[in-house]
Amino acid sequence: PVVVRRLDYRPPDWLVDEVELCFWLDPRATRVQGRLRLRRADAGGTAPLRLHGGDQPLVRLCCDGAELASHAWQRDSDGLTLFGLPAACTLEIETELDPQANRALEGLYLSAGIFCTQCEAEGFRRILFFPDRPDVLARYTTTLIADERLPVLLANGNLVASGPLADGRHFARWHDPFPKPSYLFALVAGELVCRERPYRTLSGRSVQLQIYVEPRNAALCDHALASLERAMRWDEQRFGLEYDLERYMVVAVDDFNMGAMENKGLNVFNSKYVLACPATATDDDYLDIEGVIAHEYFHNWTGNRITCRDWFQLSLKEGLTVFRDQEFSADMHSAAIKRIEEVRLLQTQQFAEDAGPTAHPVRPDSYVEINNFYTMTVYHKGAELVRLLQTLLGWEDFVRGMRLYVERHDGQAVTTDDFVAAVLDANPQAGIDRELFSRWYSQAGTPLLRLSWQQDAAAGQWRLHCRQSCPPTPGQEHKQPVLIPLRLALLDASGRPCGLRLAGETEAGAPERVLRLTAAEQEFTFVDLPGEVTPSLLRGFSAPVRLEAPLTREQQAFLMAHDSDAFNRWQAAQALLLQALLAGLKAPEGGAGELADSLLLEAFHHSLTDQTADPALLALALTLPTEGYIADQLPGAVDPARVHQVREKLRGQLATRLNDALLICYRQQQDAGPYVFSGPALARRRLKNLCLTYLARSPAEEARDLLWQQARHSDNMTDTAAAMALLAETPDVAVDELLQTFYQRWRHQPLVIDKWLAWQARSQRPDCLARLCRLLEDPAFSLTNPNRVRALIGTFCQANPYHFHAADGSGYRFLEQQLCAIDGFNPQVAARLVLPLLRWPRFEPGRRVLMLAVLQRLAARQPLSRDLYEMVQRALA
Ligand code: BAL
Ligand code: ZN
Repeated sequence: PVVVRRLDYRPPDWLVDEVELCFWLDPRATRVQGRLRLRRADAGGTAPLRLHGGDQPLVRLCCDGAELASHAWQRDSDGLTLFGLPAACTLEIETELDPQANRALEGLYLSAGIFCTQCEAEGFRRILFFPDRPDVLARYTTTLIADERLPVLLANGNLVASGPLADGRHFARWHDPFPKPSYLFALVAGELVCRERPYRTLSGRSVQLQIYVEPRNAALCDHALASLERAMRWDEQRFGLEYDLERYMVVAVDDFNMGAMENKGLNVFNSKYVLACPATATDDDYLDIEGVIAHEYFHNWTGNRITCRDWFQLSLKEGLTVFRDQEFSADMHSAAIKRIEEVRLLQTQQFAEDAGPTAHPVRPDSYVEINNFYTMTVYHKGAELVRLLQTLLGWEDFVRGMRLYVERHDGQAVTTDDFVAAVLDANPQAGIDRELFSRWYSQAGTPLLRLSWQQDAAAGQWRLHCRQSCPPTPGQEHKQPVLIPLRLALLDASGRPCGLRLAGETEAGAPERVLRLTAAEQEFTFVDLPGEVTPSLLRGFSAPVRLEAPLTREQQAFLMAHDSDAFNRWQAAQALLLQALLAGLKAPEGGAGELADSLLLEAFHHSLTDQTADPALLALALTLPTEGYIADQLPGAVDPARVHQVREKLRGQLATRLNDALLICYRQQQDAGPYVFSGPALARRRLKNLCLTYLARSPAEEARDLLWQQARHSDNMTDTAAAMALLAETPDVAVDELLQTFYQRWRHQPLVIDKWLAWQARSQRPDCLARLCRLLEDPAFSLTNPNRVRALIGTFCQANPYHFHAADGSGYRFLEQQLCAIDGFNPQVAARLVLPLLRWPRFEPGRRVLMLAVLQRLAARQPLSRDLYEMVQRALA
């Protein structure tokens, strides 16, 4: 396979001004005609025209009305090369597609009878031969022709004509006035119903907001529609960005590789991120829908109006748009909770990626298959880099930078360097070193920030020593320092932040400061302090680094109780839990005695009985770190069985020791009335269900009764799912019956069945894998549907380390079998599923050998997709 390199980028030789497309839709034989108005970028150039293509047949190829002679073009496995074309011409290309046979879900395919497309990153070439690269921007007019079985015909832009045709079929023609790259092309056709509402932009333009779903889902769109409206208003108010077409359409389909896709004016969504009602969707589903709807909407400016020059710049649109959706969700609900959840995701998943064989910079340097780079690093570390700018500049100056970025680059395909340059050019007063900052984009790996300090309480001085380093990553042995904003406060004995004045400064200091770390080692001396202080460091997680700081357990407990920074209260609670777990893992047999010492028990007890705290924050603080995260903190080789054993032990001890406080807290948080989706109600459900995760391990009968009561009688999926997932953890005939009853009730609702599959895939019961193998044969399961695959196989491999890493290798073999089956038709999904295997070097020798053997067998397979090949090779390199 060919390696594509960032430094090989060359601007296009040919540009496309206009594209006219016509589709005669048919499940087995869809005819596609394209008319491309082309011109050379450089009128004196001589380069041939390169059109990318898949394996679809080429039916006709004409230039300016005449069929091209056979010597004037050449076909190879990736497309066509055309020679000797006039410097400006019109090319007509005709091809034929078989959407029903398309199970890769790229290009044009069918999902439950609905025709839909997925073109990012390189799916358009599977529809038409075309310069399928993001820096070729064209205006599209699309005509769809179909019979009455496909009453709704949609494409990008505004509807310009529609009606019946003489042969009994009908048509719709759409025109998108905004030049766009081919990856933003979309069409949808099917029997769909539309839920809509009008929207008026701040400047007074009318827009019709429309959500299209299968008729059976018509009642499940309200939340998505309301979320869209909120997102549009927010972007107007926060960034001054308005929508630009007559309609904004969202279509929900069941078969979708990603979460959703931001095609201009016509988003195609995985139904998981659209459909919701209290009986079928959890609070987290509601939040995810709101976040993904907003994310795709925000792409209209950050991604569509300003797009990527090449795919190495993917974070230009993804990192920035994730940042924007995070800010939106923070404004809709609790900023502290949102921040903690983002950081938890980053620390558990992105840090692991950055420390493993697939580590890559936010702006990668090379790829074999670009679909493998839709990663936590590009999305979430990319969002952290935008957040760094906001932290360094402050909100208002950051917004000024955004405005300059939009003004300067609207209608262009640009780079992450262009983004950083615009934001910094708008803020010369900030004195930010562009090159130093840009290293964040070019260097992979998570920087390690080691802090130490000396305190001279009598002199009122506190001296901070900072050392930064970054471990080697594949292809990058040596790293240079980066610009790290370190937000900190120093708390006095009552927990109040002291005024912060650095030696040499004359002004009285603010209670919180952001220090700029720019070198491998730096020192800062704070003066005029009232006495002993406790440092609150990296507040709000002001940079995506691993922090090492010599805080004692007593100081962590103090911060957990008193820090005015909610994020750091959470971080301190997690540090206490992690220390107990790591101590247990160090001790022989997982520590024979208590893992929860009195300090931890008291801190927990205090939290559970604290009537003033935010219940959602408490729920996050008291959640045990995942087994995967605990394993990542271990210095040596990981034995997943021991990690599981120690974590379960601590969970059991906390449940037993705190049983009464947990029961009281559970009851206090219970809602008397019916389900409502509101911040306070959601926070109460979170704390209640956190209590339940411990109570499920309590020996008290009352706790068990509560669990069953909630599983059987709750009026909403949030509570039902919390209880069902806990019950499904262990073998029990009554639980089997309950799962069966649940299945009978919901088997026609695929999104609910995904939850049912995931509970069983996450179970610790000894027969877990055998049950999963039977579920593969269940009519509710389908290997060709990515949601089902992720719910069953993905959950097992990623969220059930206990069974996935079974010492006999059965979990690995299970994944191998599924990969071999799936890679044959959907390489994108296969390349995601393989990720847990790639981490083989972290494990103890027995598992390592077994994992490696699977990877070697996969590497030797023929055929093997480019996607899976690249992943496996990176792990074996
Ligand atoms: N562009 C792919 C889906 C998303 O990130 O919005
Ligand atoms: Zn995105």
